[in-house]
Amino acid sequence: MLQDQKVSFSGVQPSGNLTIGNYLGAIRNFSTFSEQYKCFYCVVDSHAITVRQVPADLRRRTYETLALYMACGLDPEKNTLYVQSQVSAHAELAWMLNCFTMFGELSRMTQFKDKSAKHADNINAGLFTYPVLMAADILLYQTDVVPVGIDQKQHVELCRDIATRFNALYPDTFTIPEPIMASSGKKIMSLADPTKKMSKSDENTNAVVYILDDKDTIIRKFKRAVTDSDTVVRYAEGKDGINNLMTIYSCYTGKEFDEIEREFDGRGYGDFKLAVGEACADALAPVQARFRELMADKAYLEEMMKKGAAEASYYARKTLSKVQRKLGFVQLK
Ligand code: ATP
Ligand code: LTN
Repeated sequence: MLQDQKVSFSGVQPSGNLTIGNYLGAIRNFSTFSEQYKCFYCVVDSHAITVRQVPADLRRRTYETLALYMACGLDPEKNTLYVQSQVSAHAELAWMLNCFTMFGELSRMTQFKDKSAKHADNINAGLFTYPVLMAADILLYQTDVVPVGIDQKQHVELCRDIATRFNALYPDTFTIPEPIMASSGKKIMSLADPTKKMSKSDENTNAVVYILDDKDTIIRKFKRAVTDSDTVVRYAEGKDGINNLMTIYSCYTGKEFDEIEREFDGRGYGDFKLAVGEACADALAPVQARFRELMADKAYLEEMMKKGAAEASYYARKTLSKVQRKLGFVQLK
């Protein structure tokens, strides 16, 4: 990367079918940095094994997530797109950073608390130290910005704390990264319970719109979305369901909330839900078409994976060797 070129880094777990939450909260914003920044976007399969995965599904979803990155507009010539487990520096730096992360800090992570409640039979050490691996992902590339949904803000803040602590002991090692969140779409809510985040691992598939859902399914899901007993489309406190649908509609159409309120003035929720479903399905159609083309060519995807891993390793190794030197590890020429 050029001397003063800024770096963007982010990752998505291949832990399920990607949702419009993943798209609007994260992936859509990745490409805003593609022109001016050096961008690394990773399929974080090592993170995904913190909860049990079926190996064949994990493998398939790893290809799918990479293909979706590209189908959503990330050009592999302009962005380094790769798979986390194919760049071993991530696991190596994570170990070192574990030694600079406090037990108390990790205990406060809300995602750990949520996931350990959800997977009470498998509260493994990886689930606990997950944010340290995430910090390693980010710090390996001397990252300036991390585009994420709001649920990941706490992890990026912990990454900043780890980097600041490390830099205080060993000056000028890491760039301190900043989380970047979309002004609209940073937290898309579940269609079944609009007080809860839409999540790809939700068991209720009606609560979630997947990027690969067909038009009829998308429209049916929006029709069934939980709203309230009011009939007026307006953004207001206590109207979580409608607020969420207005956010999604605004993300896909670029319309402001007051414009949406005027558009649906005097019309019921039924009309509005249909319009949201159509806007979403129409926006996803070209992504789905491109995704199908890419998935039909595994050899191309593997070629891109190889290219991405080689590029990422080149930069990651530089930081890793700097950290090893600073820590006092003996480095052979
Ligand atoms: P899981 O259910 O497996 O925890 P997830 O759906 O939360 O998965 P991740 O892979 O953890 O998805 O997240 C990838 C990116 O998508 C992150 O930047 C995250 O903040 C963002 N994201 C996930 N869900 C939403 C959502 N509902 N709204 C906005 N952004 C989201
Ligand atoms: N923890 C994130 C996924 C993730 C990530 C990252 C995001 C892993 N490493 C580095 C940004 C930067 C999640 O669960 N969504």
